[in-house]
Amino acid sequence: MGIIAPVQGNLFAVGPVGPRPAVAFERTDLGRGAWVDVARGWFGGADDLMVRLQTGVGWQHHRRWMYERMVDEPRLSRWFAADEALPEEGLAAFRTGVGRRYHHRFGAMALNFYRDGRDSVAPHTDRELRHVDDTIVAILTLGAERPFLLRPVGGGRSIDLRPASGDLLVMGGTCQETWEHAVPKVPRGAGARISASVRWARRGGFERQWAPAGREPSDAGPADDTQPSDAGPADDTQPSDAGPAGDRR
Ligand SMILES: O=C(O)CCC(=O)C(=O)O
Ligand SMILES: [Mn+2]
Repeated sequence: MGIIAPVQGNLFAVGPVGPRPAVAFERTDLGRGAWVDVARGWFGGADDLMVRLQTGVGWQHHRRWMYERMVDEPRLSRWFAADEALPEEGLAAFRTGVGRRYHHRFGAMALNFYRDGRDSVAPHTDRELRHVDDTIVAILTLGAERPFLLRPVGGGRSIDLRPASGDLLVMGGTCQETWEHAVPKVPRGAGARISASVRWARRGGFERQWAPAGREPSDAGPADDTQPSDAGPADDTQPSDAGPAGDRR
């Protein structure tokens, strides 16, 4: 498939693989109960992990219904249930490290592989967290630095957090209700980026309904096995909220 691309790392992405707990977290209050934390260089050895994951994951190319037609998502993905073995210990260390920091138990993990600047995810909110006011979506970047845009739902100025390899972004509170996020396409020269993400939502009035094709959601599962995204149309100009009436996933 030709998916091995050069890693564009940063200085902090080398060394032992795993969280570096001494790294500072910077919180931005986004208003209306939403916030985002950024911890630059939080994960050591991010470039090594990136290289191994490029070939060590059974990447899947998902297709989805969009405006009544089936389209390829412009990225590769893989989702691991909470009880599924992860392909690399470093991923488990990421999940444990985020759990320690936020005092929650995180379960399922989503991996997304942006092979080059043509891969992307359109502005969206994570679907099952949209109506929950107490959420956490933690995203670790491995590999190339790409724009990561946050934009208020309904319009407004975007914030570009531009995570580099080893940086951790954590969206929290009402962020999935009040802000959209996106990894837009970039013109040329972008290397490969993998994101690993885990999610948590406060239980109560919240039911998990989603699982990837071939998996049945389980009533016994934790609320953190939530859907990574409701996004990924081939046409990035359309926010995913705007139209997947035909979304049959
Ligand atoms: O890859 C990323 O950084 C974001 C992915 C995302 O938002 C999603 O899959 O829901
Ligand atoms: Mn998302």
